[in-house]
Amino acid sequence: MRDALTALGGHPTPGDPSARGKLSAAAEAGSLAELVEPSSPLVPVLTAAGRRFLRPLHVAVVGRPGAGRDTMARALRERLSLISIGPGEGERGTADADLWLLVLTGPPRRADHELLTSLPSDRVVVVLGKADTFGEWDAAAEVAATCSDRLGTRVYPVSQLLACADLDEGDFAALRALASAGAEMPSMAGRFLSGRPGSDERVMRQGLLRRVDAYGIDTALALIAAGSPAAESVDMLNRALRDASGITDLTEPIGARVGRVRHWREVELRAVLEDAAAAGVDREGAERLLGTAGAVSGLQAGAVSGLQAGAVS
Ligand SMILES: Nc1nc2c(ncn2[C@@H]2O[C@H](COP(=O)(O)OP(=O)(O)OP(=O)(O)O)[C@@H](O)[C@H]2O)c(=O)[nH]1
Ligand SMILES: [Mg+2]
Repeated sequence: MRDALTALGGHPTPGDPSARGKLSAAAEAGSLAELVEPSSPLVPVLTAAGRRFLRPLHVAVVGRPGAGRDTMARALRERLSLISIGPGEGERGTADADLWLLVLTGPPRRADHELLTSLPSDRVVVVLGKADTFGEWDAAAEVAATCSDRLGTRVYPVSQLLACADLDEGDFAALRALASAGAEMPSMAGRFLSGRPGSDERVMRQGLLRRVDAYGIDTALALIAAGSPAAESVDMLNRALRDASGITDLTEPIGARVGRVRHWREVELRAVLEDAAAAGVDREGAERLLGTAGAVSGLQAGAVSGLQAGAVS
């Protein structure tokens, strides 16, 4: 996914396409500064802009408090190798965001609608998080379909908790012991918490619930009881739980938006050149590059500042 930005085609922008291609090709090759004389004061400007153009894709995870945003940000980092920031994370917050991932927990409420309309509509992916809490996966898929109809955009069911499944040998031994004793996950998850408060038994059960919750425990017990190869070791079991999380279904919609991300990065790059020209930093060189690039319209330049404020729709 890190390479997605260079691997996928860009979105058409105004101006001479072959000339425009030169600027973005140089940006992609990391050789922007070579487009001007080595003595030009534009060299450091282009070097910095080039570095920024090539930064990894940044995903900002948003949603209502408690929606599982931090867990989702972690799942995107660990499973899809993306740079992702949850609420209040990262020095620059969402200033560097390229894509927004909106986490729902059920049919959209007013706050979700408001959040969605505040985000750049061409770079949002909507997810029904905590999909494991709907009992059966099909039930989560149905709720996600309802959300899709209401929002007019596809909504993907994901269990960010299972995507982060990281059971250890102790958890695995406990699950195997439970399975061999014929234990099953009760339909009321609270009933799973048997044992005296503070007892090892209860602490073990609390730990399992916190790590993979009822659906994860149920899945693990079923795999172990069936003697499935997917439950042969704790590593295999973690992999099976992560595979059941739906997180990899996000690769496609994120990949599909990379062209738009590239487009906005090109707009941002041209805005930097316009600023340099306006400030008289090798005006001739900057204008030549902008000429090559096809000048940025005022509308686009304005959209860049809006984008940085996270307010473009
Ligand atoms: N069952 C289940 N629980 C989850 C999932 N994701 C998160 N949780 C739980 O939901 C609670 C909140 O998760 P966070 O990731 O901290 O959510 P947040 O949106 O950052 O929450 P705040 O920062 O407290 O507003 C925690 O107890 C998580 O363990 C999930 O996919 N499934
Ligand atoms: Mg949080």
